[in-house]
Amino acid sequence: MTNSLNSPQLTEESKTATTASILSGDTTKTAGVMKILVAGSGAVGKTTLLRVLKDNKPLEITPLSDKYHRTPFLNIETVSVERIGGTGSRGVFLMVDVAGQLDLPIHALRDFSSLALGSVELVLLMFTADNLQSLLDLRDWVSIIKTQHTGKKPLRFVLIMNKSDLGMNMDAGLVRQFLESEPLTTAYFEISCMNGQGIEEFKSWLTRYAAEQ
Ligand SMILES: Nc1nc2c(ncn2[C@@H]2O[C@H](COP(=O)(O)OP(=O)(O)OP(=O)(O)O)[C@@H](O)[C@H]2O)c(=O)[nH]1
Ligand SMILES: [Mg+2]
Repeated sequence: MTNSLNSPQLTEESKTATTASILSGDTTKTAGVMKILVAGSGAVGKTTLLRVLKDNKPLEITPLSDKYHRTPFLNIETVSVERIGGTGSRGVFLMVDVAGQLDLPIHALRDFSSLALGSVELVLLMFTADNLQSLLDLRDWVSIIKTQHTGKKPLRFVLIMNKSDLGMNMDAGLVRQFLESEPLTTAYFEISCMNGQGIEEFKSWLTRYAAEQ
């Protein structure tokens, strides 16, 4: 996946997926497009989550690549999320995936906030099971997001613990504390982009949430 400062990636594949379903008169329920920001420190799996949702397969089946490639700035993709074996309901989401390093000289959230945050309704706050610091870092993310967000619709947060396959290496009380201290948080999921644990549950919630908005 390429990233560039000037051209957020709306891939041809994703554009056609949405257009094709409209043109084909597809009758499955499709909610309006909701813009979602995927936030969290470097290497928590933000880019991977987008890939896993798009491919509908966990990493262990379709590995991204052997090496971890930091997202240098921002990556925007249209992702169609459909529940497997569900009611056929589906949501189309514009997902904004930003660099995990908030202290970069130029960061999308600070310096291109209308591109990254404009019309965002939902923020996925990601941390990993094996890294307490990535949970603590979310305070900074929440603070900068609240400062920069100027949309008319209220923001909602979803807390996501990724890499559950690595085992939880922190006190669960700290997660509870975060949830209790941030009233805009509407849901919490423990997932593994590696083995797919929790992904279907998250997808079901997401499509339901979008349909209700
Ligand atoms: N074990 C395990 N590894 C994962 C999981 N999800 C992602 N990874 C790995 O974690 C590394 C970082 O993933 P990315 O998706 O690039 O992380 P990111 O949050 O986009 O990172 P930045 O772009 O730097 O902000 C990659 O090597 C992934 O293969 C998971 O659920 N379990
Ligand atoms: Mg990334």
